[in-house]
Amino acid sequence: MATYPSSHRPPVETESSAFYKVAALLLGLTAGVVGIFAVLMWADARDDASAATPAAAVESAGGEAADQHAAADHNTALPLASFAGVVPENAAELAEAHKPYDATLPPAPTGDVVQVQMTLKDMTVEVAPGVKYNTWAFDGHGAPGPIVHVREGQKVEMTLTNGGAIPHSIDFHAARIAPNVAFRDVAPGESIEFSFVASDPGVYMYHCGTKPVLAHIANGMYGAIVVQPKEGLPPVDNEYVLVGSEWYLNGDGIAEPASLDMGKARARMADWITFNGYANQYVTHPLTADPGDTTRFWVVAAGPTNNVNFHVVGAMLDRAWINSDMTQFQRNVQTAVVPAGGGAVFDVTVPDEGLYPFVSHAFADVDLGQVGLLKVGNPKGSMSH
Ligand SMILES: [Cu+2]
Repeated sequence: MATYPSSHRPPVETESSAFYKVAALLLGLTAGVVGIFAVLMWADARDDASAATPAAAVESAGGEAADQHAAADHNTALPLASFAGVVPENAAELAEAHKPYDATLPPAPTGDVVQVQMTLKDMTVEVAPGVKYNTWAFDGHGAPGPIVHVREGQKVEMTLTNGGAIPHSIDFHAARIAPNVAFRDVAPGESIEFSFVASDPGVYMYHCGTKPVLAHIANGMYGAIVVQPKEGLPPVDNEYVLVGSEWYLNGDGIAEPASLDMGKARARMADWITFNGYANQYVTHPLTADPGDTTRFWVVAAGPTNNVNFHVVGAMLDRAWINSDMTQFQRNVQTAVVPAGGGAVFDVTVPDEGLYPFVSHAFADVDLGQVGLLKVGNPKGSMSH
């Protein structure tokens, strides 16, 4: 029976509504009784299990395997163990000793053709101080792979050699090309060659596109390609490339290297989230600028799943080319989303000496290591020690 807001009279109890109330009460009682039986049966089953014979225990182990299979079918076996923030005691020392990924944008080669050669390699890298991880790495660099820098209009001739144990591939977001041909799988020991004209300026992700892509990206198979606009950009003083990504570990990686926990990757439960592959590396080893400098950040969010919500504390993104749309920029942006699989370019002018953290402003990501410092001038003290 519908009631209407215009009527303030109490609803009239009719015979039929009384009937439904009684019926509902009976149904409720039935449900309660069924529930009690269910609890009793569950208790019975528990008693049986505790009195199990060794033979039954073997059967039960088989059942456990079947359960695990069922869990795998549902993609994620719960509960998932987190190794977030787990580092050895000498972590601070190890962080100091770590050689940071060089974020400096390398110069773009001249000429009409740029040859890029990469050899895939399975290798163990550190993703945080003392935390080792088994990656599938582009060109022996660990993760990210090498920064590729070309000019708009140049032809990129790519040669990929698979020095790993399983098939891999390379997918350039900067390329307009048939992916079934250029981005196809390469068997171990084999190579693939393809070329494309870098016709779209901006900063783009490249990555392995072999299935399951989630696993290949999560294992470190990604990098950035910068395509410098033909007409140029406003001149700046420093240029850095930052690739955001996250790591999903099946162990803490301290005594022995961790590998991918696919369940955690699917559940988006990262252990470490990084710029250029290593947690907090630019906190310990800051990027640098002089007072008054304009610094250009070429930012890619490699994921496999997370965006980078790029923000520089104490500064503005004075020019923000969102989604690598180099035809226009926004001014004075506080935070810009770089979507997973996307890129963006930010110019930041800092007049005063100081330590300016750059972060993904989704602060769970900062907590897991996606933060660095832009050290402007030679400020006294430090936020990192
Ligand atoms: Cu791969």
